[in-house]
Formats: sequence, C-alpha cells, structure tokens
Amino acid sequence: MKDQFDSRLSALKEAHLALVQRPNRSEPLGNGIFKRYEHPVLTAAHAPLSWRYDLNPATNPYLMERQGVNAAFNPGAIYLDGKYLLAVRTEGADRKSFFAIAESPNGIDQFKFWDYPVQMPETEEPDVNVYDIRLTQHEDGWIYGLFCTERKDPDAQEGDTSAAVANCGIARTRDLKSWERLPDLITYTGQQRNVVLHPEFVNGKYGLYTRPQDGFISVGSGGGIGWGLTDSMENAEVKEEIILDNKVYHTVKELKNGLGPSPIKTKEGWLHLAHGVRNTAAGLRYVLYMFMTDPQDPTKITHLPGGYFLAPEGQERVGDVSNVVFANGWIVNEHDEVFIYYASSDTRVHVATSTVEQLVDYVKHTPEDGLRSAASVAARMALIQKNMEYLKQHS
Ligand code: M1P
Repeated sequence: MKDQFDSRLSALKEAHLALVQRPNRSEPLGNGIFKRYEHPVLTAAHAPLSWRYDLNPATNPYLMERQGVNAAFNPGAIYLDGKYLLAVRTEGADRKSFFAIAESPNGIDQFKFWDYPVQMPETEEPDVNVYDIRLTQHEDGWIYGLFCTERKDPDAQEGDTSAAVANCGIARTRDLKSWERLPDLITYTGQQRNVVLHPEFVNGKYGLYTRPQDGFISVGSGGGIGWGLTDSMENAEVKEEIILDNKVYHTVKELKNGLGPSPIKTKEGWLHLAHGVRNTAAGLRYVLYMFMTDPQDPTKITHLPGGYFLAPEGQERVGDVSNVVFANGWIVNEHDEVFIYYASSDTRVHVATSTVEQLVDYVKHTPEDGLRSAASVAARMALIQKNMEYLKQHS
C-alpha cells in the first residue's frame, strides 16, 4: 500500500511540476492588436497538491483528493517588484470562491500559487462567496482590492434558495499577504458587481466605476458602467452615480456590461477594458471591449471602438459557464508591454499580450458601432475604398 502511495505521489508531483513549468508560446500571426498564447496560464490543476490532498499515507492511504479545486479564473493583477502577480478567483468543488496569489517571473508562464490562499477578513456580515477582485495601486499608497461579496437575499421568498445580493467588498494591503477589510461600499442604486477603483484622486476624492443592477444576475432597469465619488475608502459611500457607458440595443453589450480592471493611464487618455454581454438561443455570450476616457475627465468617453476586442475562441468557448471571456486584471510593465489576463468560460486563465501603443492605436482607429447594418457596410466600404486607392498608387 505504502509503495502505491509513494509512486502515486511521485507521479502527481511530476505532473504538477511539468504543468507549472510548461513554456507558453504566442500564436505566430495574431490580429496585430494582441497575441494569444498556446496554453492557459492558470487552471484548477495548478493549485498546489497540499491544498487538495492529504499527503499523509496513514490518514489517506489511497492518496485521494480530499478537497477538490474546480476552477481558477477572473484574476485581479498587479506588477510588484518586477513580479507578475495574479489574485485568482479560485473555486473549490464546493462552489465557494476564494482569492489566491499566483506569481510569474515573466507574465506568460511559470505561474505558481503562493503556499497559502488569502485569508480575507470579513465584516460583521459574513460573506457567502467572494470573487472577481480588482487590484488598484492607488496614489494614496495602498493597494486596494475591490471584489464582489455575495450573500443570500434576506428577503428571498420561502423555498427560494438561489436569490442573492451582490455588493462591493473592499480591502487594502501593501504586500498582498496581510489584508485590512474595510466596510462594504454603500450606494443607493441597488446591487453592485464589477466595482473598480480609479487609481488617482479626482477633485480630492476617490473615483469608483460601478455597475448598478436591480437583481443578482439581471441588471434590469439598472446597468451600464457607472461612476461616482467617495470622500474616503474607510467608509466608502457613493451618493450619486452617473452612467458612463450604457448597455445598447444590438451591440455586444445589449444585455449588460461591466468594467474590467482599473484603467491604464496613457498620454492620450485612460484606456479601459470591459465586458459586454448579449443573450443568444444558446445562453449569454460574454466578450471584451475597450474604450478610452479623457485624460483630465474620467467620465468623458473620447474613443469607443465598435464591436468586441476579444471574444471566446476554440477551447475558451467551453467550460462551467460556456461562451464567456471575462477580464478584471491587466499589467503594464516598464517597457509599456501590456499583459491582459482573461478567463474563459469561468474555468481557466489566459494571457494576451500587446503594448500601450498598439492598444491606443486600436481604440483610436477602430470605427464606432454605427448601430445599423447599413452603417457597418458604409464603414467597411470606406476601408475597402481606402485600400483600393492605396493599392492603385503603390502597385
Ligand atoms: O458567468 C459570467 C460572469 O458573470 C458575472 O458577471 P456579470 O455580473 O457582469 O454578469 C460574474 O459572476 C462573473 O464572475 C462571471 O465570470
């Protein structure tokens, strides 16, 4: 029995090491905007063996997985001391999510979880589930983590075991190891998910991107990417919200949308990555889109490319919640290279790489959605005619 245990343990260790050390190559051609990579950067199987198995042959003679990990997805991201760090939504077989930090030396492979998951402190009202953390290095010196805290709806009708309430949990840290939990965000527009902290003060206040919603899944009459200010993060309260970027009929964000990571500051404006959702006969489809806001006024959209920036492809299309890509973390390194961490189908994490220059070019030169087929044809005709002209002159 002991021999079997030992040989199984060696095989498990070998497979885990091979997975963590597996090199990741970028696709050869790509679309010129970003590059996808051959492998996901993180999966459930990247979770350390010590999180899943009882490694003592006396108490686990069959070396069974005692506490399964179901998925690793929707990570917040930050670049600290030359390391690429992800705060991963790690989901156990019991459906509960928790945050765990994974670190890579280069941002595209060798992501390894730290030894212990984050033990996020709670408020007086315990969280049932926490997920989708956005990390923001704020100019006040703290790293903030804003995440969704989900609790059972206290007003749920008897027998309704799924009604829930989503709100924005807030915590801060300096090292991603020790976390101080702050009171949840107070807003007056229903439930909140996808709340993101702007990295700079705006008129001496903290700026928050919000996503008001009437229900837990459906945004109802709410929705859109909102914006509001709060005097402090210790008792964050947004008294007034405006909608920056609304959901729109017959676009990639027809049903709902939400901001992804905290925006990237560029000379030309703030670069934003967001997700848009539409309904189909096969269920909801989540894609990523981008926009840019004014460098001085984060509430003013200056560029809004039409359509999606990145949509699920190949194996990305299948998972626990299929046909979904979702991003709440990206990193810009000292070379202005951008690492976009996106999860596919609520199951695994991928990276796509680009540069600030390429992304600015993308948002500035992609036509806006004309909102009608004829307008789309007109935009394509303009491109074709420009190319014909160019080719005539250069042939
Ligand atoms: O299942 C897709 C996503 O659904 C929710 O996002 P949103 O509130 O924008 O619809 C979140 O639960 C998210 O974690 C999940 O990836």
